[in-house]
Amino acid sequence: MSSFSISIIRHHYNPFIPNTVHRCASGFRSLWIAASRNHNRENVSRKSQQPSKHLLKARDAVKHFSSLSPSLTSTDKFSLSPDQAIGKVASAQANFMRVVVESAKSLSPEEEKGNGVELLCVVRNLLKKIKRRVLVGDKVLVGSIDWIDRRGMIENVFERKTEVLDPPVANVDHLLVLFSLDQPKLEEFSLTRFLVEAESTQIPVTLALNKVELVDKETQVSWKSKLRSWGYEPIFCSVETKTGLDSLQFNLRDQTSVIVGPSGVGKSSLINALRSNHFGFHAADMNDWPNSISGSKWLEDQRVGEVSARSGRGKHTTRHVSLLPLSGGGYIADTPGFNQPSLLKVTTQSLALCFPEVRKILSASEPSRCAFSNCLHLGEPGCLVKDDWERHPYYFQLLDEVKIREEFQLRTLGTKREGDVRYKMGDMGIKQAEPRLEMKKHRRQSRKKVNQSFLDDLEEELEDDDESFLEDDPIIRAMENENQ
Ligand SMILES: Nc1nc2c(ncn2[C@@H]2O[C@H](COP(=O)(O)OP(=O)(O)O)[C@@H](O)[C@H]2O)c(=O)[nH]1
Ligand SMILES: [Mg+2]
Ligand SMILES: [Zn+2]
Repeated sequence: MSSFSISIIRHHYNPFIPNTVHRCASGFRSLWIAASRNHNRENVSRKSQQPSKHLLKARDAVKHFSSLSPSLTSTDKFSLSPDQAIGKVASAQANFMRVVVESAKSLSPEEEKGNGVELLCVVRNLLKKIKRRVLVGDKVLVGSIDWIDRRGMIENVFERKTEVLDPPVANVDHLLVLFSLDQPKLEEFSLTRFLVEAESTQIPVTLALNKVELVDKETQVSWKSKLRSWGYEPIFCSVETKTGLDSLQFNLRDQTSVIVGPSGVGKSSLINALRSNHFGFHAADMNDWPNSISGSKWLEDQRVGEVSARSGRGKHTTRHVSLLPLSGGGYIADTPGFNQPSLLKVTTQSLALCFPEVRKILSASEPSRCAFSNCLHLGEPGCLVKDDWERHPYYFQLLDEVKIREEFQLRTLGTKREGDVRYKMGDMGIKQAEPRLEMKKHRRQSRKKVNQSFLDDLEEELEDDDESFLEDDPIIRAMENENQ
């Protein structure tokens, strides 16, 4: 991020700013002064009468960016001021974000807020300008906190450990794949698709099967042994009869989880059951919240849909993404019911590794490897993976699907110039070619425009500032001396 931030300044203030600019403000200042000796004396002398507006803006930008960039890391040391705290974004609604603050520092012990204070926050304009997106699940630095009104401003974001795209949630520790044994019926291929999609994120996966009371013991046992051979130990549960909820709660404790699965399997019902005592909050607490968020779904139950009598499938009822606190500790995000994971992040090379049973075969035969490093495990000579595993036909089918998609992408890419294709390290360390985002739809604002709006912002901030500090500004003084 720092290189991006600095490059804006460098681009705009070319005459003054040298090529190697350090993040450190003092380093920057001395380099800046050195550079000003060599460039454009005339300009400097003219500006030294009245400090250059651009110079001031640039200097302020450096001040801003030295405190803003890069994204914070968890090892960064902070001394938080009384109006600052670190927290986790629990939900986003329009321009507001709810942040649950983990640590709060106050002036006196009586003011100490301890853990679990929720703040209604806006995102600092500058973060938007430098395109630093804040996601639900992000760990953030909140400033300008008004502890009475419980408001604040998100000043910076910590580096993400993981990022799930659908729903967009950062720092997910755990994926809970939920299916029902009946209503809708459990189907192997659909389950495989969801599991493959989940495995492709490389986030730990737990499989749970709901509505266990609707099937007999035999069905349950046969699923159990089948899934074990796939490499899963499913948790059988029922929201209806409260079976298995303890072990789910235990599995999800103190983590940020996302629940996925087709609609109608009971995801929202399960979440409601797991947070039935609402983490110590009660509806009455809502009165404390500012009016602007009183319509929030935070404390309300997730909407539970009906299973359509005709199709046997659930209706799509879940829309908002927010992290809901679980009564046993941790957070969970519900997902809108969708029946077809896209598998967009899966490649022909990574697909096999999304099957735990294949991973097991490969790791059991180590240090031997398949003869070809790009083996697709389809019985090529020297392949360690035979076709005697149960989901082999599903692997075949999904491989075809992924291949068709990749070929289509390649064909489309083939008609484009080299510059339209970019290579990135995909999941599981596999290099992937992908088109640069369609330029027309996703055209970025021109650098000039970004710079301008960025400068306008700085200007606004500068205008609010007391300008008396200019009198003994070392940079201005150094430049004045030079011109005498
Ligand atoms: N029989 C039975 N029905 C359940 C159970 N859990 C949820 N349901 C019902 O399944 C339907 C769909 O539930 P919902 O939570 O909306 O599913 P979602 O689409 O996955 O969020 C609702 O009618 C629930 O009452 C269960 O354990 N047993
Ligand atoms: Mg739902
Ligand atoms: Zn192989």
